[in-house]
Amino acid sequence: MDVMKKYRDAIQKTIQSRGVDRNNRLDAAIDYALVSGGKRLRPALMLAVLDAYGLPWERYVEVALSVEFVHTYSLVHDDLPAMDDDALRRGVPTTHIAYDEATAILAGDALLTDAFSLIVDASVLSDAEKVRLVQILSLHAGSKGMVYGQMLDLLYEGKPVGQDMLEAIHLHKTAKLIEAPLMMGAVIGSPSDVSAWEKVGRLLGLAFQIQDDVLEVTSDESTMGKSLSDERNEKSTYVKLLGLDQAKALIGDIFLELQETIGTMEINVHMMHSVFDSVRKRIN
Ligand code: GRG
Repeated sequence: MDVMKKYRDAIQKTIQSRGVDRNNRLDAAIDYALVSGGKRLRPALMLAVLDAYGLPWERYVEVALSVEFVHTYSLVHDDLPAMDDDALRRGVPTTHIAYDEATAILAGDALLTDAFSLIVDASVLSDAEKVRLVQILSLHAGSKGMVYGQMLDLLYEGKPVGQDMLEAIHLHKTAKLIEAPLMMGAVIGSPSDVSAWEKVGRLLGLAFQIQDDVLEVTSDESTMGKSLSDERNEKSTYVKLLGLDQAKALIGDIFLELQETIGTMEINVHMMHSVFDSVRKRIN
């Protein structure tokens, strides 16, 4: 069984039980972006870390949702005409197509802002934990993190990019928001392990992005549920840089390094291996 399913299901249930005012256009657009498909990878990773430390992960689903809010905002904004200009996301029309551009911008703004309320309002967290989680999530999402990666990504569209720059783009654009939930789980589970989880997130984020580059050429829009627009947007990818076979080999190397990295940690290592396997096997 997919070890991530129980976390994904809990996250989906919490998303669906949020009160939505259908007469409120902003609320409806936020719900539209959130509720549709989506692997829920990032919040599931936070719950998996808690579980790996033997903590009652079910109590932290709302906290983990904060990362899904930030991720969903980034997808809504990334799809806008000023960015990748995509029409399909999570198997449905992108938010600016289903609503309009201004509403999509505001829905993204609201998701980003509300993410931090989810942390601050969580009674399961101590005040010190809240501060640390807000610090990690904001640092990883903001001008030194994912948004910086998006800026680099746009600046290098159509330009030749070497492996160092490609890695810098993806370490920021993708890996930062995969590091964050792992580190957030560690803040609660074992604060002295936070930097070890940062390394795990860096590796997992990179592997995830290379996989995404591979799937961009080996899969199709209906399987992926999103527009595949790297070619149109002249994006640099690992497949273009290394070729398909070497890109796949690099993914394998990174997963081996991941297993080694968690091997010495005092966690349920077996369970985390299953988590990595489920990420590795993703087809969507
Ligand atoms: C607009 C500030 C801003 C940032 C955008 C997330 C992002 C940064 C861009 C999306 C485009 C892209 C290919 C990003 C790389 C990370 C990635 C593969 C995102 C898609 O994540 P999944 O596959 O999506 O986990 P689901 O829909 O399953 O949640």
